[in-house]
Amino acid sequence: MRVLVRDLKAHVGQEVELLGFLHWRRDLGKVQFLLLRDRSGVVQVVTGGLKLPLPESALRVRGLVVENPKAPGGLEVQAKEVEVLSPALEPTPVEIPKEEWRANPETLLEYRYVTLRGEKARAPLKVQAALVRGFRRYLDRQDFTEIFTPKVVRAGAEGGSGLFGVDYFEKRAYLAQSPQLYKQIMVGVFERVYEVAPVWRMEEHHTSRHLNEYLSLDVEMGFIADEEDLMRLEEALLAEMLEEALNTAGNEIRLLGAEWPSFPQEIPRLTHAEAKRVLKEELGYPVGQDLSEEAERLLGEYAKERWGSDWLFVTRYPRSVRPFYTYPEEDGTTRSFDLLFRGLEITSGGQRIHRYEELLESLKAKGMDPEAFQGYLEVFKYGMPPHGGFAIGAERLTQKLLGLPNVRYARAFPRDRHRLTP
Ligand code: AMO
Repeated sequence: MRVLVRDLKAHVGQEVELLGFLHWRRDLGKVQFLLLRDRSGVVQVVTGGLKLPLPESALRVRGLVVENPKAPGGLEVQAKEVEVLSPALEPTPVEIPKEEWRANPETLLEYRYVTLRGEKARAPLKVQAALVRGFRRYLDRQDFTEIFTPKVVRAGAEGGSGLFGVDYFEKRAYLAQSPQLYKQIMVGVFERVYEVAPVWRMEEHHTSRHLNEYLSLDVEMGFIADEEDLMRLEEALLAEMLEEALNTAGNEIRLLGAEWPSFPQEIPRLTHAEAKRVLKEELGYPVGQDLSEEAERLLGEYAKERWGSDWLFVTRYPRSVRPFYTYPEEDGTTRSFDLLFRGLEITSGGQRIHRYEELLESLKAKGMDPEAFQGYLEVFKYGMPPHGGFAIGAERLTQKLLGLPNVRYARAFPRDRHRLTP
C-alpha cells in the first residue's frame, strides 16, 4: 500500500510503499541506512547489499514498518525493494539535510532549485500557502469576490518612482506596483473584492525586508463608514489566516521553532502624531513625517511592553506621506493606517477618495498627470461608494511569523537588486 511518511505510525507491522527523495545516506558495507523524504516528512530506511545512488535521487521503497526508538520519529522501514526512479547525476551543491540555511544565504539562494528541498527551506512556503488559504477562505465567507487584474499597466499607482518598464508593442508600459486602481474600480462592480498576485517595485534597497517582486494580498471593500471598518476586517482576517496556518502547517511551524503570536481581539491603535510623540518623548528617538525602519521597530517594542501585543495599528498618517488616492481629513491627516507586526510594516491601507473632483485635485496636488490615470478617473463619474482597503505583504508576514532572518526565505525564487535567476 502506498503511504506518506506522516501516516507510517498507523502501519507498524505492515508492508508499505513509499515514494520520495534520498535525503541522506550512510553505507556500512553490509547495511545501508538512508533517510527518505517525501512531501510530508522524513523516515529512516534500512537496506542491505545495495549501492545507493547520490542524495536527492528519486526513489520508490517497499518495506516493512517497524518501531525503532533510535530512529528519528521512532519508526523505521526495513526495505525489501529500493527502486531508483531517477538518479541524481551530481552531488548537491550543499548538503540538503544539514543545510544551515541561516549560514550561507548567497549559496542557498543561488542553488535554490535544489536547496528548497530542505525541510527548513521549504517550510516557510508551506506556511505561506496556508496563510493565503485562510485569507481566501475568510473573505469568500464574507462575500468578497476574487479578482484578477492586469499586471502590465499604463501608470504606477503608488507614486512615480519604483516602476519597471516594459516594451508593450510601440508603447511604454510598466509592471504593476499594486492592483490599487483596478481593485477600486472593481468595488463598483462587486463591492467587495480581493486579489492574491505578485507586484513589482523597482527599489534599490538591499535589506532584509525588501523584495523587488512580492506577493500582495489585496482587499477592497465598498460602503464602509471609515477606516475603522477596515481595521476590524483585517483583525478577523488575520485571525483566520493564523489559525489555518497553525492547523495545517503546524509541523513546519514547529520545525522552525517559531514563536506563534498572541492575537489580541482588538489590535492597539496609535495615531501617527501620537506615535511621533511617543518616539520623541518616551523613547528618545525623534523622527520626521516618515517612520523609519528603526522607528517602526521601536514602536513594535513599545506595543509589546505597553499592551503585550505583537501587533500595532499606526493610524491617521499625514497627507504628505500617503498616496494620492487616500481620503484626507481637514486637519492634514488621512483615514489611513499601517499595521506593524513585531515592529515591521506588513500592511498599508485606508479609506479612499470616492468623488471625482476631489480625486482630480489630489492627483494634481501630488504633481501627477491626470492623463495617465484616465481609465481609472472615469469610473468616479459613475457613482463610487465610500470605500477602502489594504494590502498585506505575504512574505513579510511569513518572515515575521517564523522569525526568518530575511524576507527572501519567504519567497521561492526571490528577485532582488542582483538576482534574476534561478
Ligand atoms: P504599500 O506600498 O505600503 O501599499 O504596500 C503594502 C504592503 O506590501 C508590502 N511591501 C513589500 N514587501 C516586500 N518587499 C517590498 N519591496 C515591499 N513593499 C511593500 C508591505 C506593505 O505594507 N496599494 C497600497 C495598499 C492599499 O492601500 O490597499 C500599497 O501597495 O507589507
